[in-house]
Amino acid sequence: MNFSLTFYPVILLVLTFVWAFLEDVCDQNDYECQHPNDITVMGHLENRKCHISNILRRIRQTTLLTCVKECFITSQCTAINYRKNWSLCDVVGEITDSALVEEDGCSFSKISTWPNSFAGVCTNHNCAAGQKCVKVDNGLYTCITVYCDEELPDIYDAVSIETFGLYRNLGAGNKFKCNDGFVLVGRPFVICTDYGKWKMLFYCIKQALFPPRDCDDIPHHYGSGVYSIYPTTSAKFDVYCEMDTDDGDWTIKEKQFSFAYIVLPILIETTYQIEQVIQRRLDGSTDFYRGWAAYQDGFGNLTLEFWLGDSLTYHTGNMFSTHDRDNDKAANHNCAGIYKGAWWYKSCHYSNLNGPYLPPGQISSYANGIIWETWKGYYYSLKSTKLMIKKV
Ligand SMILES: [Ca+2]
Repeated sequence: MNFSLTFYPVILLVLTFVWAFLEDVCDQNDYECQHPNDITVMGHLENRKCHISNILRRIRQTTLLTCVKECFITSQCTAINYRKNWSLCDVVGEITDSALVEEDGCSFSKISTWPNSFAGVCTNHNCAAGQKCVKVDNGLYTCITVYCDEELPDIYDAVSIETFGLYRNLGAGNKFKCNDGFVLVGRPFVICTDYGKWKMLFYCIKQALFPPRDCDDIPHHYGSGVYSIYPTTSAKFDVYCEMDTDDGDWTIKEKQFSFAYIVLPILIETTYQIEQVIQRRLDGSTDFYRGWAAYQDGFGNLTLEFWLGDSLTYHTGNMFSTHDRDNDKAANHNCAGIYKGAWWYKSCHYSNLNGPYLPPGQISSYANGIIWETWKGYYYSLKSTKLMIKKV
């Protein structure tokens, strides 16, 4: 009865040998060469066909079989493209007839024609869209994010220059170029960020409007976000442009001013006049008590919380001060140090929007929170602020 114990290892050795032999003859990525009879048994390939849209993932330097496996373990995958000469695998989501086109060197295959044993422990996984299933110890699996769930955002006035079309890999960028008559500002990519959301790194602007001096010059259809502007010919800034008009209580002001953006205090005083002073503080997650260099460069996550300047009547004409650069008019004090902020202090302030983020509401200390004196007085620290300015 010990027969089977010795017999099976022999069979395994033979199989291993045959496999290795074919690998020697055929290119290691060439499954069809290695397994001339297998391919029709295991899955159905439609040669010279490729599905050119809805590519969830693109995997380079991979074999056909790995491509099939990656499809099985990737949520929403229904088919693959495989380009043998490029060793390039597309994991394809929903299929549409119109997107299946002729392409030399490409093979298309519906995943339903393959045995799902390829997926191993990941067979019947329930990973969410944007994820793939990964085997872990003890016969279990886990899900990790591998592509952007959403389709690419609308890209205006530009065309893709990706050789094989757009894809959604996490961390990868799709390359574009602007149409004739437009100039590209930024880097020519739309990237799938590591948290699975798209981010545009560029926009296209009409030649006549380049370089854009402010948010007004930037095409509105791109929506609110961070953009590069050139307030002077030599200065470039990344700023937050507010393109939307519905923002709760600020609707009227938003309409009145249309756009808001961050500029440096020095710049504000020379180039712009500030019409409305509300600067963006949301939740205290950003430290605003910083030195001169930080304020000169700007800081913070532009889309979450950032600082802006102001020119209240009282503060007009005063220089910007930080704790390490006292430009205020108080001869015996350092206003920035006393009120823990950075501002156009005189001696000292009626507003202190870069002051420390305190629990919103009444405060016991004098004037050292986020203060807007003419609205709430010196013993009230604001919850959130947002500064909006416009060109005059
Ligand atoms: Ca002083």
